[in-house]
Amino acid sequence: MPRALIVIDMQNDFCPDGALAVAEGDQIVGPINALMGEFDAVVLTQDWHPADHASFADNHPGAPPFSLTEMPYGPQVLWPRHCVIGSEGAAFHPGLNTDRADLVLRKGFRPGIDSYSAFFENDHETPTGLAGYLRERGLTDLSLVGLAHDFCVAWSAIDAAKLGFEVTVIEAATRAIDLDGSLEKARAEMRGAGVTLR
Ligand code: VGL
Ligand code: ZN
Repeated sequence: MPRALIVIDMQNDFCPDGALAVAEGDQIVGPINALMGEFDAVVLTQDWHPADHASFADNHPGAPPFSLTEMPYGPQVLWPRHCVIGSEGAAFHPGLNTDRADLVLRKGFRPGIDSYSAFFENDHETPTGLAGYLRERGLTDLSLVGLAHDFCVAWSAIDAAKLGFEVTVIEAATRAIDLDGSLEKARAEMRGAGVTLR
């Protein structure tokens, strides 16, 4: 079965010293590069937000970072400003082997809606186009790695499983934000969706 490695959001802002740093986020760069050779295709995703993005706490006066708000499409965590289009924080970690990528998929570029998943925006219905790309190439087996385990990796894995792909998350090549138990919750939801965690 043709296999794709989907590398989620390995960007400076999610690594130590970044605007939305994930603890040890940089430690998975080497393992991800090493995995690339085992796959028929490599896809990188890039969180890519305009300055007025609705997920930024500072666009909601009075709302602290990491607080929860209600959006027309459901609950949304308000994040520190991160991965602004064209910024150094939005660039890939300098150690990531981007040459091996067949596709770089950007997400979260619409001001009014976030996109954790590489497949659908947070309304769970606006597609990014990734499923069509993978299907047209016959890539049926997906392994997911990257940041953050409990948000963009988990949401992508669950959507991929729902879409009928065979999905594995390689946990040694992910790191979590872990907001109020979000990692264990995400792991349970991934298992429930039929995602293999290894
Ligand atoms: C992510 C929060 C906000 C992620 C992206 O890549 O997991 N998390 N934007
Ligand atoms: Zn984001």
